Amino acid sequence: MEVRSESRTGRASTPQTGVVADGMSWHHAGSAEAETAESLARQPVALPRFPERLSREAFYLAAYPAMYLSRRLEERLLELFQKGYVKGTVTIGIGGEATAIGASMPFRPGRDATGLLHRDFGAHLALGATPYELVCQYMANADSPTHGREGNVHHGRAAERRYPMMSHLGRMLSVVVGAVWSARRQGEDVFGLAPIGDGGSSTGEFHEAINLASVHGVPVLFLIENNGYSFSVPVELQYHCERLSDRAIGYGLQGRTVDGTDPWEVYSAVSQMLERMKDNPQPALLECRTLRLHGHAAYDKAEYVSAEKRAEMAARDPLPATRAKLLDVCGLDERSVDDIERSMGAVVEQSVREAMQAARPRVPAVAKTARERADQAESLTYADTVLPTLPPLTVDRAKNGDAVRMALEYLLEHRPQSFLAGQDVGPYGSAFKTCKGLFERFGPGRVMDLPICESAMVGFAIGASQTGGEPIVEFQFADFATEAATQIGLNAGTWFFRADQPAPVLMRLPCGGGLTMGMFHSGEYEGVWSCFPGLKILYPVTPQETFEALVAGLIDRNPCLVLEHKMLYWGRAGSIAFDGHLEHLWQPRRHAEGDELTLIAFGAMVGESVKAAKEADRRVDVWNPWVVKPLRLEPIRRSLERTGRLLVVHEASSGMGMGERLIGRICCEWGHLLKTPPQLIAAPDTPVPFAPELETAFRPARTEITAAIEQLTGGRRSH
Ligand SMILES: Cc1ncc(C[n+]2csc(CCOP(=O)(O)OP(=O)(O)O)c2C)c(N)n1
Ligand SMILES: [Mg+2]
Repeated sequence: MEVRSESRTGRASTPQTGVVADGMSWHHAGSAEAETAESLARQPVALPRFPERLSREAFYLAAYPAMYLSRRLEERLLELFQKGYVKGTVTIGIGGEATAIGASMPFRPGRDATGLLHRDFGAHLALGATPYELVCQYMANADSPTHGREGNVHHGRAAERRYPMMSHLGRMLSVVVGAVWSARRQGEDVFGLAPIGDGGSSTGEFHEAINLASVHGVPVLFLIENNGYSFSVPVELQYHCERLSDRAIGYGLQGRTVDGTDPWEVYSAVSQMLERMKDNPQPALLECRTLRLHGHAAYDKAEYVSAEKRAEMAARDPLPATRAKLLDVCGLDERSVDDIERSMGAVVEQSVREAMQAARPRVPAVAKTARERADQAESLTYADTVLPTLPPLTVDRAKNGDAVRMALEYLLEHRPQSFLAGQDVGPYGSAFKTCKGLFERFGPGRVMDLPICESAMVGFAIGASQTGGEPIVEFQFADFATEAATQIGLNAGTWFFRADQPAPVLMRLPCGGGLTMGMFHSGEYEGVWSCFPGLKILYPVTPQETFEALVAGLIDRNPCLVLEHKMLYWGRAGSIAFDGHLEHLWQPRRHAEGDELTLIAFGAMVGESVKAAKEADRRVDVWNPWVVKPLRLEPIRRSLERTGRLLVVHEASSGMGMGERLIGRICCEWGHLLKTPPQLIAAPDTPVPFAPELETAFRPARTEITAAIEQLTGGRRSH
């Protein structure tokens, strides 16, 4: 282990006194300084929580040490940044401590859910992060909550319901809403704290999340930390209303604006709002007019802030003002306050010292082959799933659409934490009628119609998955999932990698063309989604495969997309025989057997390919990969060993589909097995056109597949 020591540049000397946590705050004890600072560096700040409400005196005594610690720790981190020990973008909460700590203090760590943002350093401290772990996070070492995998300011502890932020502003709000909703559904008395900046309040997801929380009565406190700037952009260019809390009325909520530099005012407002929420579970909107006394981040000198404005802001600095309260309101003398500050300084130094000696993150061995690279990526990005044995189910005849309904019914029945959410999935039974009767049987708590908010819907599902929920979300059309690209690809997909806790969310995407629905209702996007690490994707074709995909997708501990081809919903019927075992499911499915050609097809092209092989009268091994991500190609390799020829067929365009990647991977790994160059039949790289004749010309035709089969297997044969 590398042990580093910092070359010091005039920092305060070793502190003279120690500190202890006494159940209310950390304060001076005047003994055994080194040992106490050592233990406090690794202890969360102990504070009284809701419903306990502190008197003004007790509040300042509790809040000031935390505010001071936050300030000094951040100053120290800036120094470490300048010396090169801290990398990345260090955004600084200095000036915002009164809001960060005043607002978070009443919340109960480990119980209430939050998604703290880049400016909420003090709130991390107040909600359970230890000073040591924060320094580790900024130094990106092995002991950091993200194990050095994600940027300094993007962190938390998912297991303690302090969900690590993703960078994209606005996206954590719905995660908090979902976490609170799901925990309360299980009878837990839980609130949410969802902070956002003045800049972040302009995002679409801000609206989606508050609206969703309001419609479903989820008691989340939306905290707007209005510090006057979004990076360099002043609030005049961010919004045009007088107070951001005025927006509350549009959601039917209570809204309030307070002075965010006064921690007592913030604390009192939050405590009152929580009391109201306790009796009447509804979200609330609190705007705190706070400060940012530095540039946006370490590199920003904030030249866009005038000298006059700087002076005005410095005069409102909450730290000296709160310090003065210890003297005026609490009756402490200067020496006692100095002692508190010295004690906090000792904790800062101890935390830095220990973090300097912490191990660097373990770097995985360099993978040498495509196979090794794929295996390594899987082990890093996917959570393991312990597979249960489920009740068996047999159905003689069902169409694909029936199989969807039966799988959902089966899951809702046997997995009590599961719930279905989407647009029109309630009494209407979903746009394609695949959810018919579920609302009547399971009720609005398990089958939920949501407002149109695809992005917040996925954020909500991610949050629900963190508090024990097993969400199934339906996109009305696969095309609308692009609305949630950030939440699916970047939030859900990266969650396990950076949060140390899986985000099992099942997403259903009715996809594909052939129904004359135009370019925004006909897309297949499996190749697009497969680009995002951490996602799993299943694409079933038969009723049996469909049933299995939905069950396997829900049980799996990772975010999983199931593609359902719309044209297959109400086509051919088949039987379903599910034996309750899941081990053998994650494999490609063979639809026809042969030794002349290996043909991999997707969705509706599987059936077309089987028919084309018959028409060509060739022995074609036709496969549906079923698992689009992570690809399971071993059975395909065995097939190629026999055939030596490869054809891939999908109705997605070459850009949206998997073919090029699939062929590339096969060529890299098993190119030596191929006797002829592989071929791809895909739709042209254009949007899906509307008119029937245009769409027919766009989608691969069976004759095209037949011709390719013939060509790959040695030309036309005369009979
Ligand atoms: C969706 C999105 N766009 C842009 C950014 C880049 N960015 C990071 S912080 C920031 C300013 C945010 O301002 P505000 O919400 O007021 O929070 P503050 O930094 O002032 O605390 C910007 C533009 C981002 N993180 N997310
Ligand atoms: Mg701001």
